[in-house]
Amino acid sequence: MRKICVLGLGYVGLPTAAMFASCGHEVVGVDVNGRLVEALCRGEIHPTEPGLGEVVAGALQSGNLRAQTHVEEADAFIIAVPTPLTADKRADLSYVSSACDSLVPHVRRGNIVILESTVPPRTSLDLVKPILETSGLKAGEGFSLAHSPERVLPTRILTELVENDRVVGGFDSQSGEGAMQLYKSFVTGSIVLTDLTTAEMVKLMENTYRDVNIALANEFALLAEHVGIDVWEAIELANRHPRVSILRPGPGVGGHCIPVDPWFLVQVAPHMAPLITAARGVNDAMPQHVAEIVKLAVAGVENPVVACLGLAYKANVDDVRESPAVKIVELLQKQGLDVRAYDPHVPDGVVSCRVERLELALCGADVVVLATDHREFAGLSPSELCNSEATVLVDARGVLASDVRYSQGVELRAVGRQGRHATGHAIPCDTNGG
Ligand code: SAJ
Repeated sequence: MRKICVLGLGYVGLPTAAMFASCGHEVVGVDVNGRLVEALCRGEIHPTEPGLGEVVAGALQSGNLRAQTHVEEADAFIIAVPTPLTADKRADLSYVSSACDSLVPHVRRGNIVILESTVPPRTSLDLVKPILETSGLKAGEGFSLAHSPERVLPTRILTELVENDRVVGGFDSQSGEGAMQLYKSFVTGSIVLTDLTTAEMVKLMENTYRDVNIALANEFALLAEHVGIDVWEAIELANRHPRVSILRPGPGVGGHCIPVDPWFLVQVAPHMAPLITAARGVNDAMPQHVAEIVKLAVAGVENPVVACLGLAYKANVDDVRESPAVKIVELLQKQGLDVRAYDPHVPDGVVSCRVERLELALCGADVVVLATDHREFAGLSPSELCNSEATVLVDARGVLASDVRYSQGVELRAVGRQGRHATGHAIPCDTNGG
């Protein structure tokens, strides 16, 4: 059993620390957020991630996991700190830098340092390694250095942490082998060895692949609206081709990963990444497109009220980072509309117009927007989603069956579905306000 220090107790670091502790390792979880650490020490864990509360509580009770704000000596150090986007769309590596700085006094001969944070290519070699070497030890000779990007999907973190294949990039073969042995404590998927920079690229390619493919689905949706067909039916039919698997159109792409990571590739050589850049533009324009659909739906209504169901970036999470739903609410408010937003997963303080109960959002609404397909909304029929006054339901997620379009007194408009045939009149597909 080893002593492992995990830096960053966020949505990746905390489950990782808890999993290592559950396997019998001595784990010190470190976070700069004193309040988070104090709460963990008191056993207060409120993650919305399924199963995480139990695993962390078990790890804390066993004594194998403890949380604190300072780094201490260990056999292995795992860095799982955030890498947000700067205003000019580059990776903010300040958290990675300061995590590395905090390790320098504690790195000893024979230790291994593993970076899990998502970073632009060459960060491990050009930033992490030089900082750690100010300890006087050299990578490969004094300490091992590896990059193993996290790949877990929020809502399935614990399962994917264990079952997903894991890519480990090593500075040298000993570094790769060392990291692999450590992850073997709980990973049942294959662990594949490569070099540091390839591992960095793999992670960015995965999320960029998803972003570009969602952008393609969104572009199909806009074109379908323009020509007046139902994109959902078209996608279903196209996906019957054995080599086609089109993703889902929607209100845009949120979360702290997929709208962010493609920029880490673009920043390396913008002139070489026109497709990635264009895809980002398509996905970023989708909230505006939904706002346009709503604008047309309320045309002619005096002092229209809009209910927005969902604020989170995707179903069944409380995370609002880069959330298209929040952007839609803000855009509608900018249009001067009276908006009431309801999300059973998201706490207060995100938007000014949040209401506590579904009925409060629906009461008096002229148009209802389904912005996040939480399980609480998925089971409701259009007539339950709208009150008697609301006549239009804008389904930004395309989760409601198209056959309810003209039934129950509610007209259904959806991203990729409203258009000449669906509504009887042309709706412009110009996402910039046309
Ligand atoms: N979305 C669509 N259409 C789709 C799929 C998703 O519009 O067909 C939207 C979602 O609504 C959401 C956004 O995209 O707003 C991202 O959601 P997601 O479920 O695709 O991904 P994340 O951000 O929750 O997690 C991703 C995952 N990456 C991949 O699937 C390649 C996860 O495995 C990564 O670990 C995570 O990013 C990360 O931390 O990088």
